[in-house]
Amino acid sequence: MNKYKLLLIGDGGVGKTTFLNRHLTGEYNKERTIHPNDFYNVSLNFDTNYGKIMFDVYETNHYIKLDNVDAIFMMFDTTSTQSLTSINTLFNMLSNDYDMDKIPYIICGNKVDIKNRMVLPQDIRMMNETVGNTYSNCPTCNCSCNFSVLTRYYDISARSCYNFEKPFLKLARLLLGKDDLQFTETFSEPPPAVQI
Ligand SMILES: Nc1nc2c(ncn2[C@@H]2O[C@H](COP(=O)(O)OP(=O)(O)OP(=O)(O)O)[C@@H](O)[C@H]2O)c(=O)[nH]1
Ligand SMILES: [Mg+2]
Repeated sequence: MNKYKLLLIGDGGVGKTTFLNRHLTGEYNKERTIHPNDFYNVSLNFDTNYGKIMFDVYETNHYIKLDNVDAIFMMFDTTSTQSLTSINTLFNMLSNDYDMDKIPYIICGNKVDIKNRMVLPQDIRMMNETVGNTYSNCPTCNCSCNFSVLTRYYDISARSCYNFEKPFLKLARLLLGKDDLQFTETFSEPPPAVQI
């Protein structure tokens, strides 16, 4: 089995635990989950056309250096411009400790189910200019193609499950270097967030 250590980082309250638990159990956490430890650590397993893949996820809301990290997942909240600003700060901090040219990473804006979205596409494109500029080589094929952070950005919602499996699918493709990797399991439809 392919096993990868994944750092999931982003401001407090952006929905990291909710997204992980939605994958783990299908449940939607209505309340913010406070963890007694520095980290929330869970394992997520996926079946793919290239075999099983496991993400050993370490979730944190503050910068920390971990050993042997294989991939990084950054999350902000599309209703909080501050949480997007934090991504730029975090990216710079991560760049000091990790080789961001080599470590596959993705960025997600969560809570897109909320109508009064504050982080707009132009803000995300601007992030592309600051965060994406550090990219010299494409980590998938190691060429100098015009690699853009936008190709690894997703709007998501842990509540409505919009783009639910996309972040993990992208990471799996980057880690295995297989563009045609697919999840073979059918994702069980989580219970509806709102009962009508
Ligand atoms: N509307 C909406 N709310 C969400 C979504 N995801 C999470 N939330 C809510 O956001 C709040 C914070 O969620 P958490 O998952 O605990 O946030 P976190 O990023 O893990 O926070 P820390 O562990 O404290 O860093 C909870 O009340 C969730 O119900 C979403 O996609 N849409
Ligand atoms: Mg959490």
